[in-house]
Amino acid sequence: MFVRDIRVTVLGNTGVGKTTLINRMKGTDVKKIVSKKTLEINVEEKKIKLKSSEDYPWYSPEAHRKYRIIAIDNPGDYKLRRKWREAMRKYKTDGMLFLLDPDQSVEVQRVAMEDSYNYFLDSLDLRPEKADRKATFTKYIFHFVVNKVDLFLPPTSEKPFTMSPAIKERAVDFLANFAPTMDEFKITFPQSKFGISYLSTLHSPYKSLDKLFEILKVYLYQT
Ligand SMILES: Nc1nc2c(ncn2[C@@H]2O[C@H](COP(=O)(O)OP(=O)(O)O)[C@@H](O)[C@H]2O)c(=O)[nH]1
Ligand SMILES: [Mg+2]
Repeated sequence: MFVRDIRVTVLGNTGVGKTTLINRMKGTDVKKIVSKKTLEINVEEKKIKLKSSEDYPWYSPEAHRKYRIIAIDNPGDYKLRRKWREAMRKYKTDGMLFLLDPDQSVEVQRVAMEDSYNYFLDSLDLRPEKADRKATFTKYIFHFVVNKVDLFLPPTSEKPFTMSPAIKERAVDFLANFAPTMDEFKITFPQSKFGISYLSTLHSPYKSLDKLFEILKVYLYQT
């Protein structure tokens, strides 16, 4: 009772933090995890109560509601990206979280972002004209995440940390490299929702991650 689903596909180049984000979401202690490459599509599920539910009086269903997050973790390797289309065709998700890593090449990650665009279109229809037309009325959530913002801090900084205007500014600058590609998404998918988050899947407090799903929830259910 009262459970609502939030289904997301998590994409981005290898090493940007996709699996770490999902492990954090599941409540796993990421410091104890030996990180290994994701080679297959993994479906991860977790029922969570979002922080915002605390703002509702006890008699409101929202105060009791749980959200089931279904996250599709994908390999990020260049050669394995064809699996993205398979994943998007098979698991009809509500949106994608596209992760970026400020420590990795902009060029390489731009290609990964373009791949997510193309494979998403392919997942709508393999015939390009049909896919383009379907795109015009597709209601999907495209959420871009600048991850690892802790790298903008001196290594000795306290963790978990809170976002400061200085970190945010650097993250915004970094994201600007991808503006033309993101604009392409917006033009192709005029009915879809677009969002941006800046976070550290390793060192952001849990409520920042919670906020990510909170945004998706609002987009999906408009409570
Ligand atoms: N500094 C820092 N490292 C991170 C963060 N998130 C993930 N990492 C590290 O980046 C590496 C790759 O993470 P992983 O989740 O396997 O990336 P994936 O290939 O996208 O699934 C691991 O060594 C993580 O510990 C972050 O927010 N900050
Ligand atoms: Mg992975």
